[in-house]
Amino acid sequence: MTEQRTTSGEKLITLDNHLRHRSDCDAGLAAILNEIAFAGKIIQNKVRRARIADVVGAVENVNVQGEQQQKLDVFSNAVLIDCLSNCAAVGVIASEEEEQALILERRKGDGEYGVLFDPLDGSSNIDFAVGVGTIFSILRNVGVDASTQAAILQPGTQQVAAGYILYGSSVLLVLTLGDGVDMYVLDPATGSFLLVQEKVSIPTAKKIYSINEAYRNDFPKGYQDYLDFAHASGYAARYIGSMVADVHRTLLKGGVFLYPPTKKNPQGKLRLLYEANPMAQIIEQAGGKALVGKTRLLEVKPEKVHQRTAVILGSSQEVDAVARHL
Ligand code: P6P
Repeated sequence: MTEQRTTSGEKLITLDNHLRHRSDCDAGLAAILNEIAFAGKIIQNKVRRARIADVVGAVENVNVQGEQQQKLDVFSNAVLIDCLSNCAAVGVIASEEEEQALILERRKGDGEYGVLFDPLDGSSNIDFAVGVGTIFSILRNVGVDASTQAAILQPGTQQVAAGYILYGSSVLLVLTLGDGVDMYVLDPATGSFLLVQEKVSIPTAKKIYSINEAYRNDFPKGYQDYLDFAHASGYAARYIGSMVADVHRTLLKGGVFLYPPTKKNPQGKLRLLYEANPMAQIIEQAGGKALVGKTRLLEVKPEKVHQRTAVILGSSQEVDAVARHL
């Protein structure tokens, strides 16, 4: 983990500057990441002023997931689609809030990437001022044709970039391009995301587990056996109920985040393409592990855009401890 230092003591490397100096980030990808960061600045301004701007609470309609949409879900989704539609490198957009992938009209040679996102994960927590976030995954657009969904139904190993923006006590952008994890903080004074750490690494072990134990009786027996092990081994429990916040804590402090299969969600609750895969990529790039059952999560071949999955991710030794009980 490398802290950024300068002679002035100020953090002076912006996201845009940092991306321009990376050989693994072409102009199209850099433009997309800057658009996502820009959308994050617009969204955080609303999140910060939720009750003032009258954007707490739900709207009438229900989204494709069958969940009541929060006002900020609708706003965040629209902002991300507007920003990414301005980007010639984006050919396909998939969102938790859109039933089908959106295919953008692009000149030949443009539209080389697909961008998938959960615009505001954990949005129901907005009403209580709890950290929420935007989660994104970027794939190469394998070619738009009649089966346009195929352009994004790729395993997580194919992600060219992945990350999240956490709207917490500070606004953080955590990003991987497949060569380690970098963390940026939004500086309110300049409106820039400033690089604060390169090569973020997750501790290999930490006795913290993060799970909604209310569903314990619904979990498969192996997960119940793991919880008995954790209770007998002096583990602490931490669960915010907002994936971006729980995963960010796990990334920096260590531990394991789990969402097992339940009776209500036998495949697991979290979405594979735009929640589990980007988080799994971040955790693996930071030296951790991400499984579904005993299978590497990033190798799951998606069948549907809004496919759900169970998730076990975090410190390598802690993920192994869960897997030993399954
Ligand atoms: P539960 C938020 O609704 C979310 O999609 C994730 O952010 C979070 O990890 C999970 O659901 C919480 O689910 O069933 O524990 O409330």
